[in-house]
Amino acid sequence: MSDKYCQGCGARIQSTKSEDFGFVPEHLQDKDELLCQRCFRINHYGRNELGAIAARDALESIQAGTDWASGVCLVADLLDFEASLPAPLLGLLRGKEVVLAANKVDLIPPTTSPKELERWVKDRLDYLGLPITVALVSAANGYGFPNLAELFVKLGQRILFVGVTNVGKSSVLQRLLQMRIGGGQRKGIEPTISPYPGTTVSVSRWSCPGGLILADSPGFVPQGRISDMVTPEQALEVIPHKKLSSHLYPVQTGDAVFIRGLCAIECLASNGHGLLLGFTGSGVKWQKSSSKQTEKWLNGDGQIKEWQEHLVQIQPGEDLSISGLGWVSARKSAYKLRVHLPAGADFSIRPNLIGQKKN
Ligand SMILES: Nc1nc2c(ncn2[C@@H]2O[C@H](COP(=O)(O)OP(=O)(O)OP(=O)(O)O)[C@@H](O)[C@H]2O)c(=O)[nH]1
Ligand SMILES: [Mg+2]
Repeated sequence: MSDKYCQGCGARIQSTKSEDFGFVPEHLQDKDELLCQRCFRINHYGRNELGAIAARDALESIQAGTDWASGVCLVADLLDFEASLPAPLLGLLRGKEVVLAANKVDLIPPTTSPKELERWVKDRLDYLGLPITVALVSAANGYGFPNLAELFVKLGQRILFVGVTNVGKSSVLQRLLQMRIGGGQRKGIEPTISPYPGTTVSVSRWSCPGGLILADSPGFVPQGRISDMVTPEQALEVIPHKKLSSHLYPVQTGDAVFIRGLCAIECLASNGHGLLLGFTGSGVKWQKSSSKQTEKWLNGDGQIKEWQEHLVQIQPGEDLSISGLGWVSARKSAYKLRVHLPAGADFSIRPNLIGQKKN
């Protein structure tokens, strides 16, 4: 083991195991900044053959990173907001100055204005008892970054980017480096980004000329996200990357909507002709059928072996948000639902994210 680290993912550099984190052949190790073989392959071929870093190792790195940091930029995924704020991760940030970057705003349809979105995020944080300053951002198109950079003033000179896996921590950091935060152009190796959760392996730092140091950290692995219970290929379909897709169904008692092999939502009662709107990544296929078909749809591809049933009531203008999958929004009618989810999957009821809001 050397005392050098991969600038892309933070892994400790080694030259003995080519199929492990941090591999760089010895004859290539004399540069100031190094990029490991795994990061090279992710960047050039989009392949992450080694998979994700272990949850326990990630946690240790985040802990060490927060001890070092003067302030924290907590990155959350607007499309999976509740799953982005797990209590054990928030516990690690206690006593730190925190700014929340609510990322992936580009995936929210333009019919919901940024102002409405910001109100929604602030209301959710109030509801969750989290008094944190917020900036809505998109690392994909640069939205909100000047505002985010201004908020950093209160975080001090050592800023750590923290969040659950795949929310876009490395992408947000990359944008900031590209906009020359802290003065001066930074050439050289940027944080490694990939659509697979668990890309960043350890804390990796970037020193800016003005004394500011930005540090990436591995993603905290939350419990209860469906995207973590399926194969990496299926996770890619479930997690919205380029587009959020929506599916609108008139749903009455006895109807059910399904995502084959991932969830079933049976309507036990509705008060009239209501609608259910499902929001997920565009790779997910929804179907409407009758409650009688539930078994068949759940056991569609046999990946999920154990199911759990939940009785849920939602009012018009509320979402049933399912961690690591998406959400279902009720319109025009209240619904009593029987929801079948993979055992251990988390869900919550919240005011609707998209569309007209109740005042
Ligand atoms: N549409 C969209 N995708 C984004 C945005 N930010 C990040 N992504 C995508 O989200 C995926 C994860 O991004 P990363 O920056 O690697 O996420 P991370 O939080 O560093 O992930 P880990 O290191 O695995 O914890 C990649 O496919 C990014 O391209 C955004 O603002 N909009
Ligand atoms: Mg990362």
